[in-house]
Amino acid sequence: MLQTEAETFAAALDYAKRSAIPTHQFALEHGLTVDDAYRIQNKLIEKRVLRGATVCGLKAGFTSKAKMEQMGVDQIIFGRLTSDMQINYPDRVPLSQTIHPRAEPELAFRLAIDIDYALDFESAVSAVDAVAPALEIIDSRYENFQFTLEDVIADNSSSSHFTVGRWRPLTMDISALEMTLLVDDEPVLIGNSREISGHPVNTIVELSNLALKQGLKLKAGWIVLAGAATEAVAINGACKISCVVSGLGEVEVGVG
Ligand code: OOG
Ligand code: MG
Repeated sequence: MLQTEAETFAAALDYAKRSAIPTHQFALEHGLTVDDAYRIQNKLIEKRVLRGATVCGLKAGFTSKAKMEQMGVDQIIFGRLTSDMQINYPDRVPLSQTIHPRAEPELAFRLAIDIDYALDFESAVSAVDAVAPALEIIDSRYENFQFTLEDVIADNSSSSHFTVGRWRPLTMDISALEMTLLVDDEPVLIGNSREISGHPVNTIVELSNLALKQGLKLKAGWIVLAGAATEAVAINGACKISCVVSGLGEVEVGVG
């Protein structure tokens, strides 16, 4: 893929996001590889950084079977979290700036150290200084929320907004926590943290490998979203979305 092609695809995705008008998929037609897709993602993020946003973390995608089956893909991906994506209570997710948003119950980790090497499970545990319940609002910039693996990577892994609850030190066992997604206080999906990479900390291990491959250094203080434990739920209008994680707490965000 040529530099100019990467620039063109990044500009199209950037425009789709800013205008909330979906665009066409392009990866299959142009024979793009996963590496090409991350190059486009880099350019997309550069544009946001030029507009004043800062990179504050990473989100993992497709770490649970439910998510892979829902979207028809079979491997973990990542996207960048930028400061303009984080919603803090009582701010609301602006629905008018989204195309076809969906909500996901997530866990967030906060990194204690910079990481530019492959971690194993034990070193991943010590690389984390806190864990929190979280919500991700995803939104694909592609028509009908349909894409190939390469398309979704280029689109910063469908990220749109996220919100993080109260941080706690990673001293409790998080291997099998019930995670419930509620819309207007009604439970709509129940999952379990064991669905996330077999154990949510495994997501950090997998991300360390993936980031190393893409030449990306994870930074101390960054937030890492571990990926949804369940499939994502379509948001059909103004509402309140909550994620309750047993033993860890809850987080909510207004949408609309
Ligand atoms: C890609 C984003 C996946 C997750 O938690 O698995 C994701 C998508 O489904 O559009 O955020
Ligand atoms: Mg997610």
